[in-house]
Amino acid sequence: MYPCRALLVIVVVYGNIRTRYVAAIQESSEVKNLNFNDPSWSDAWFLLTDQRPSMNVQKAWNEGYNGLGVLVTVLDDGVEYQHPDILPNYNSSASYDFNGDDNDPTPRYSFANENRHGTRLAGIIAAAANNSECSVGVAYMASIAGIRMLDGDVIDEIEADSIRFAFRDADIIVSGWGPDDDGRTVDGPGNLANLAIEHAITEGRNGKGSILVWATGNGGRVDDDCNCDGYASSMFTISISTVTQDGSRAWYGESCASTLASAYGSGDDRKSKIPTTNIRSTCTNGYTGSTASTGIAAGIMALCLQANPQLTWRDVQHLVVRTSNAKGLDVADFTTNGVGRKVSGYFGYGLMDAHALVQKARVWKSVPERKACSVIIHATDVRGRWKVSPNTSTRITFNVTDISCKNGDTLPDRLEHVQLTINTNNMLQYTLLSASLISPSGTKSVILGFRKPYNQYNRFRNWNLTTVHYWDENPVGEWQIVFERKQREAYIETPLILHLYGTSRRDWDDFEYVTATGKESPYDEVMTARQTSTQSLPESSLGKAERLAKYASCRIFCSLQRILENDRPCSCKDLEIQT
Ligand SMILES: [Ca+2]
Ligand SMILES: [Ca+2]
Ligand SMILES: [Ca+2]
Ligand SMILES: [Ca+2]
Repeated sequence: MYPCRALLVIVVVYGNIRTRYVAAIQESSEVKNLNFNDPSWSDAWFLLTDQRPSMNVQKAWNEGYNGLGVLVTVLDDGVEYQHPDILPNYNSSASYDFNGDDNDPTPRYSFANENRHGTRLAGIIAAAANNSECSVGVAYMASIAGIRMLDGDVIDEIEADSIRFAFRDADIIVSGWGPDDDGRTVDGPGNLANLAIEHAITEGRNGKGSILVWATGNGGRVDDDCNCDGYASSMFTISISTVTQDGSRAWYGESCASTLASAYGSGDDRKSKIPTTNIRSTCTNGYTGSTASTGIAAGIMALCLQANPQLTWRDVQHLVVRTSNAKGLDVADFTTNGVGRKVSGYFGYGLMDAHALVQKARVWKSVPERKACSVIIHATDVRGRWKVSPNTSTRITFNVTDISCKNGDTLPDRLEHVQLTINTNNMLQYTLLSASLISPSGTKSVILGFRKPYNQYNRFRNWNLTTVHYWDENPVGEWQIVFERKQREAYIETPLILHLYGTSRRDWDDFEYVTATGKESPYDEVMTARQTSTQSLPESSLGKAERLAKYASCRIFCSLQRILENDRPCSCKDLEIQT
């Protein structure tokens, strides 16, 4: 089902296999559907106002956010820039063809029309609006560029060159490809691509960092785990999963703890697919797979950067965490983390909300400096490893305080990404190993899921398992790592390394934050609930001790509220004991 490089391009000999991921809050909006004349507009269900839950894209458009001034570059099998619905927004100087080594990224045409992926992706992001042509892009005034790099040997050097070329000009770089979605591959960027990604983060957008948006992959049918895909699971990429039209997960969708959020996309044949531009100057209503959702997400991020061009790559992740929403989504694995946010391995923090995102982006000041702490965990076993027996879990418990960090590191007390680096023995059926983390707040995050049995030997070698589920939690306290294994035993080599990234709360105290509406969802819900229950106690029945306790918890509540950037007035004056 998946157009895979190895099958399509028979001349591929040494290139890594990279699969294109194809086929396989909201209150009811008072916004009326815009009256565009584009023929596919009425089929763009994911943008229309009667779709529930809503991504609120039209609401953001109505406030003037349409991507103007933002450049989005697509790394793919080409972009048919002469398509009448792409040409108005096309940026040629930011485009290149690394397969043909020329300036023209037009796809290679063939009888099977297989090189249509990039053109379809480009249209979702930035097809022109109200021009009587085809569809309407999510960021219909954004500039769009194409890098042709998937139609040939996809080697480390080509990936690195493509990312490097893209980040010179692009604000947002979008990729809908990665390691083969066969449920048994563990692969990621090579040395050069890794370096290029790091450069994009540190040098792109004049040091604010390129926004790299990556599809989670289409290996759901074989239980593929996107934490075995080093592109999607990289901290530097925002990986996006799919919500189908009825709010459920897609049959091809992958689950993993590094997925940040979701956007609408195709489901099975009974559900609507995504309308967009197609090669040979045509239009399609049939775009499918996690790439389509990634394109929608990238378009929404273009609206966000238009609302605030000063945002760094970390600001954008903070904003996506805060504004995406679990409400109305149908999946079993949503849990509430230690700061009260709902998060899922499949949907991340939920469906993106364009309107909430631009609102919050507009008033957001950059987050404080990033702190990193690596905690090294040694096995006490004389053989220097942990044994994981079939069908029983191996639990490793350890404490994190600020002296746990290796030399020179500073422990963040407000987390962003958390990674666990693992090494294992070479084992048969290495796909039958799972790993979870449990934070001091009790949040459990599956960082490696069981995949399908596969009768080959392999090992995890310095592999990073990433989770975003602990965002804003405090890491101080007891952590647990739980390994499970099916069929036969496995050995986890010592040491395990837990990497904790984030910020220091005290740096946030000076952080001038202005809220747009005074609302900071989802903290608001949690905090309001707490406040209400406190206030419901009859004041007169309180003895001195109770009053003291209440005063103390009120002080904590107010300081928490300050930390959580809520500028709502908070006073404990009424509870002060008069002496
Ligand atoms: Ca060319
Ligand atoms: Ca159009
Ligand atoms: Ca995959
Ligand atoms: Ca990622």
